Amino acid sequence: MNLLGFVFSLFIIGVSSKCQRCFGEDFMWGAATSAHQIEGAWNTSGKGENVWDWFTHNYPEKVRNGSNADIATDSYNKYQEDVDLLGNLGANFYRFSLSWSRILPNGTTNNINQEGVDYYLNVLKALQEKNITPIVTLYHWDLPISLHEMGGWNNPLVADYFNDYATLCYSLFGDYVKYWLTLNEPISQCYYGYGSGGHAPGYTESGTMTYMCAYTQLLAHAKAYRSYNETFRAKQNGKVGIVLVTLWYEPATESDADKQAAEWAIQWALGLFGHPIFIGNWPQMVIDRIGNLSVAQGFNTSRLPAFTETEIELIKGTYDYLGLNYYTTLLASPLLDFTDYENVTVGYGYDRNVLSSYDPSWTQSPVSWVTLFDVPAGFRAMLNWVANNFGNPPVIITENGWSTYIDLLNDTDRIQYIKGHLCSIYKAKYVDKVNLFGYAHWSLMDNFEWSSGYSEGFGLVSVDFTSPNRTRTPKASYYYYQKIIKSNCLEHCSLNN
Ligand code: PNW
Repeated sequence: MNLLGFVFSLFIIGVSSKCQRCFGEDFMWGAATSAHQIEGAWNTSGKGENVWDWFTHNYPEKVRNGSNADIATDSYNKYQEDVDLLGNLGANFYRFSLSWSRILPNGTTNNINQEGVDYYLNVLKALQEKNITPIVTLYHWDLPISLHEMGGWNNPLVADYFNDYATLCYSLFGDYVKYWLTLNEPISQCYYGYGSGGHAPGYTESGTMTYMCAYTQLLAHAKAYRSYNETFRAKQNGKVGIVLVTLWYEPATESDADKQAAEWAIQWALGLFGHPIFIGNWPQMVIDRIGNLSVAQGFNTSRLPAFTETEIELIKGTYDYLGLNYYTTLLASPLLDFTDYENVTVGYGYDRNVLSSYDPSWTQSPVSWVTLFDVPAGFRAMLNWVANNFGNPPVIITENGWSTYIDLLNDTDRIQYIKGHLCSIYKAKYVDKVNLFGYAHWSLMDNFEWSSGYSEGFGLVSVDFTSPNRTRTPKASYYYYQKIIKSNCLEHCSLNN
């Protein structure tokens, strides 16, 4: 090489290393799934029925093509393949969930299904062999049917059954598991399951049941957190958190009303659960708004269940870290005038008072059940909101992903989504100093996508649902993500926007 060539290559190295944004060595990379969406084996090996089994079998019209998760990706039998895929990916951790009714067929601890326990021990051992850290969600929407029959999350006593179940799981699996997550996205379960009715159990009382469910889930989380503290922490030395989500909202215009609408949208999702845990009690504007509307609507008391002082203290501070899910952003304006209390329909949407719209320049997923736009900036904004409002707790991204047709292997739009979103969290972590320690992509593989069935997939790996083998084939995005994990760096991530 002549001198000019040498100088030139130094220049190239200089330029390209400048464009590389590297994460610290301790940053954790992973992928996520949930039990009901992947396991199958719905009524074998001692598993009890859960509310999604019941929902899909009794109301097939509520799920695209009448699909169910009886077999799903068959991970009950094929977990070793899943673990191998994670290993090849280079994942540091795997976020998956336990099926409550596989461990406790009736939901209660008087009947423990040893086969179910063994299954999870096998998964944990397989992960350990590959040095993959398990991050275990105790509950990802699959309530045992017997507890649904007691009123499900409308019944505050279900919080105690959850605590029993959580306590059992700590004792059974705590030697392997150092990161626990109590509940996945309570707002989604309480809204889609008890408010809009699109998810199991299909109730449509968003003005009342959504809040009852929120109340019970917060108690359930807090009790399970306290049990870990009291009985397991000293010996097992793990961490317990919860998974929260919000659609991120930007004001549709710079008007004060639109700014308030955007703030309220976030408070009615992240605030509803985060405020009781990180600050104490429901957010004040939520208490005031639902209280005022309830009176105007002829209720004797607020539709939002009030916490007692004891309950406020019980829930406050119940976190070691926070799991955050981010998918997309919308634009907010008020639905009605904020001071309008007359003739307001009873419902979560009217309480929250947000009219959603979107920016036509945003790329939209062609298939997703939620209006899913590729807006990386919202990710950084959400992380900053959490840091600013909840005292900058340790955060791990437990889900973030993009939906495509399931047989699309050359998923360039998912790669585009990942590229933008990782750049966005890089900036949140290293420019804004958000206390972020890891990222899980949703999902490891295409799976039972709730009311969409198998008509869309969030996976890095495609699954052939027409084959009894449920053959797994990595998509282009799997290899793209593998490269990022290996280098621990991003290319082409500009800090300027
Ligand atoms: C999550 N949103 O739900 C769930 O935790 C997963 O089980 C699910 O498969 C995944 O997202 C993909 O749909 C979401 O409002 C709930 O943007 C709400 C939203 C996104 C995802």
